[in-house]
Amino acid sequence: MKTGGRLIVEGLEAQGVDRVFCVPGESYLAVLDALVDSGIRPVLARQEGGAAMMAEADGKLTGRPGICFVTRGPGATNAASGVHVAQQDATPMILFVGQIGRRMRGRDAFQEVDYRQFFGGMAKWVEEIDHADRIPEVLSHAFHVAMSGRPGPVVIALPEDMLSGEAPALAPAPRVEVAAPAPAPADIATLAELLARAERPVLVAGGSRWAPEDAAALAAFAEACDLPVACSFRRQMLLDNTHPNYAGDIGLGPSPALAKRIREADLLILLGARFSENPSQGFSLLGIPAPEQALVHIHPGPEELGRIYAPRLAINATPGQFLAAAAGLSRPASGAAAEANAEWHAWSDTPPETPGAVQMGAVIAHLNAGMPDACITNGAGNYATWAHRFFRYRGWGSQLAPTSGSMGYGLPAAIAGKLRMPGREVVAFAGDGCLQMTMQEFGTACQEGAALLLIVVDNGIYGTIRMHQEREYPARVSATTLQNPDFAAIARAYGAFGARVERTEDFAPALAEARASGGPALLHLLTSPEAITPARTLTQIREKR
Ligand SMILES: Cc1ncc(C[n+]2csc(CCOP(=O)(O)OP(=O)(O)O)c2C)c(N)n1
Ligand SMILES: [Mg+2]
Repeated sequence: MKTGGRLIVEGLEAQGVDRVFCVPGESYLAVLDALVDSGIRPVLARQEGGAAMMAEADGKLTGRPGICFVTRGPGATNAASGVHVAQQDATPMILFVGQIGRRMRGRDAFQEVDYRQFFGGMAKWVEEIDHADRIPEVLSHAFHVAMSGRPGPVVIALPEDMLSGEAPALAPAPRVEVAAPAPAPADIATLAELLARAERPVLVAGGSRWAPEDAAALAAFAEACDLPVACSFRRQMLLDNTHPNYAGDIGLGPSPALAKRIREADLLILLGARFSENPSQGFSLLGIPAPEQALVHIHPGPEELGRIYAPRLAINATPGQFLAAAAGLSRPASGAAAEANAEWHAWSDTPPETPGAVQMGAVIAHLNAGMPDACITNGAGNYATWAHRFFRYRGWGSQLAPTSGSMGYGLPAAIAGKLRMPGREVVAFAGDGCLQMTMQEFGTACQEGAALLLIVVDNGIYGTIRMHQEREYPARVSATTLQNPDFAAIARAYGAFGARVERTEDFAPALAEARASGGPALLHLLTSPEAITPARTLTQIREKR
């Protein structure tokens, strides 16, 4: 006989789980106890939102579910912010929630929540395990659901008495490998015809279920077919940005030339992407439901094909399977890729000067030169524009960013990223507002020895919202000004490196010191609120200039 908690932990070990992100609770003590004798390391987060975002980021990198454990009620509701990221970003993740005892259900017991209702519209599947002898079956199902088709979050509630009670010592489920749908030969033949006819093709890469080696296959396909390759919103890591076919990213505030190229394309290949609100520029680049462009939509989730856009050719496949099947295709060079690449360079090579003593363009240029292999993470805020537009993402693992626009994501994602890629430099970008959503996770980084670099871009405002506010309701500032602490001093209070950067020329020496510190480090950049976008100042937006 074994406790339910032990069966859960042994089941996770059998799936190859080496790390879980958690905040403890009395509701799942039996799991915490079983972890003691396991090969699984619990990473102790400070708040469940941070824990869930760490698990999500880990899932993004590994392609297997990131695992998060939280307690019932307040723990589970806090974790919802990370579950939502996993849903929108199509990331495999499993959230385990310690639940009230089975006999108490329905009494509005202490911290009771109906998880099927609470997570119902957000998670791919919500289950509660009442009988410990079904743990192997439910874990197997959960891994399959989280990873297959369009991946996403699964929530499993674990009643306290089920976890602490004894059950037969069942063998764990075998390691889950999910089906990887592949194109039919007829699909590739149709694609070949469309490619042969196309004069202005574009490929947009996005979504999840990419394997590290798929980037090379994408590059080869793009070269053979002279395809300009754009990456969808916050998916710039899918093609090395220095590749000659790279056409930039299509997201918030894209290059006008790229948006025009997609609008005027005669063939649009959407590879893994959904082309939702942000990449489609408010659902305006493609006709709905019938795009002007001949649309070839390739997605691992069949339910995503035809959901918004009726494709000319729908292919249910993972990016890897598609690229393997399309490997023999070619198309005479028309110069389209080189032209798109030149347009992107014109958009992205030279950051403009902005008001203020710290120039973000210079900061990013410095990172490009000195840390080309870095993984850049961010949450939401206008500060992210600088990284997205001017940093050269260099392929798989170089980016962790939420298409869901979740503030607070950058720091927890960087912690997960650094733990998964210890040999790589990981740089978290956060706005002053963004950071304060999950700032307490700096303690997690310190405790885990996750030597990430946190760059806080402090303009004293919730800049994105101030920008919209000044545009829609000029000079009527409401609830968008922040009174901020000395962020570098906070880092030092944790025993980490922290420095304040007030002028551009102070950035390079501060960065060198931060990197030399060997541990988590924070650089507090004081930027001007006027420098709200690379192109326009806050005053220009207010005055509609
Ligand atoms: C969790 C969450 N809450 C609120 C928002 C709305 N929101 C988007 S950006 C933003 C302001 C970000 O401010 P900051 O991090 O300081 O970046 P800045 O725009 O000033 O560069 C807000 C409030 C959001 N995206 N996510
Ligand atoms: Mg700000």
